[in-house]
Amino acid sequence: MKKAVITGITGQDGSYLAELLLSKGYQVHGIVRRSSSENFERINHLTGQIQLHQADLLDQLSIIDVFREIEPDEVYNLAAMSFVPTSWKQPVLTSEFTATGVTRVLEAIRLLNPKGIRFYQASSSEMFGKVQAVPQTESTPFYPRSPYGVAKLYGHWITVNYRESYDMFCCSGILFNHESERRGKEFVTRKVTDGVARIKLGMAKELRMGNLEAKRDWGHAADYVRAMWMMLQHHEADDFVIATGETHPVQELVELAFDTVNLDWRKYVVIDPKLFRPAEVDLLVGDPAKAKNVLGWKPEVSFPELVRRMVLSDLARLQGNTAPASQPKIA
Ligand code: NDP
Ligand code: GDR
Repeated sequence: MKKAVITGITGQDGSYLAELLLSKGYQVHGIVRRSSSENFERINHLTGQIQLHQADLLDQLSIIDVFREIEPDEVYNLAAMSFVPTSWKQPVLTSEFTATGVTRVLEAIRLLNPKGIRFYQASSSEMFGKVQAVPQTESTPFYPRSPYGVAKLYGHWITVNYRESYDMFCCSGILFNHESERRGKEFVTRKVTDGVARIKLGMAKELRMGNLEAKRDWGHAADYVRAMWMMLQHHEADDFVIATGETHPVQELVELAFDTVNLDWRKYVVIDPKLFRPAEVDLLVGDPAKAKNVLGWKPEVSFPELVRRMVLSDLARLQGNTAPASQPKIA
């Protein structure tokens, strides 16, 4: 039985990846950081199937200890401070988690079993930032536009560097935006679908938004975690763009979400200048040809289907139609 460690298992991607690996027969271990109140909402349904261990990306020895105990075959490094606006408010913390945190995970692998552990790094289309070519591929030059993007770029290059320096099996997945019913509510898709559901149910009167003109390439997280796993099964470690190849403005997301509940978005959306970013990423659209040709990966959920599913899920949740679950325990 293969053993995998997921950092960031409590996050959106961590929960979908844990489900995927369990379905493939893996023993799944997750790293969680210490908190005064447990935040296991996305993994409660996996109680009894996954094992949780306390460690922190800020603490080198805690990572080494967990890896020594588990002796994993694969490590998926998904933990990060992942919300772009916060990275301007907490730039130093962002670089500690999102940039040098990657080095700490790589160092633990190098120390314990550099040839025996396969490593996945959660890189981001935010590294393209002020885009230098359309669509973006693995060879498009990077130009990050936020402290988050800069930190992710460090994480990307240190992953490439450990592959080249130590011949370690290190992959960097350059993933474009991917969303789901489990997306954090501060990100634009979930903010919109949750807001629309609240308006429909009479629980809110307006939806305050920032820049509606920014364009993103949005897919579903379940499709994207499959790409992570496929990268680590390939015979050669490499970097891959994972995207749908389609781009849509934020306004289209808003329109589709309001359409799902038969409301006119113009009556409810208020533009709030405070929600604009100091530097914006205007246009992202990825070219997933390499992942398609080399790994055989392709996305299955379309953009309209993604938005529809998220709105319907938020409506059901707000109406109380979701089952409570038990809590997984930390080892
Ligand atoms: P989330 O924000 O949902 O999850 C982030 C996870 O990281 C949480 O489990 C969080 O734990 C954990 N974490 C944060 N800091 C630490 C720390 N110091 N030590 C241990 N764990 C920590 O992100 P997503 O699931 O959406 O994304 C997963 C990864 O992929 C992230 O690295 C993100 O930057 C990257 N990415 C995401 C994309 C997307 O569109 N979703 C696209 C490209 C890249 P806690 O619950 O305790 O806060
Ligand atoms: P992003 O995602 O910054 O692309 O990073 P987010 O959903 O936060 O923003 C997407 C775009 O929407 C515009 N926008 C708003 N955004 C938010 N959050 N709230 C608003 O009210 C709002 N109004 C307009 C933003 O300006 C932006 O252009 C996500 C994260 O998951 C990263 O961790 C990941 O690396 C990248 O995707 C790929």
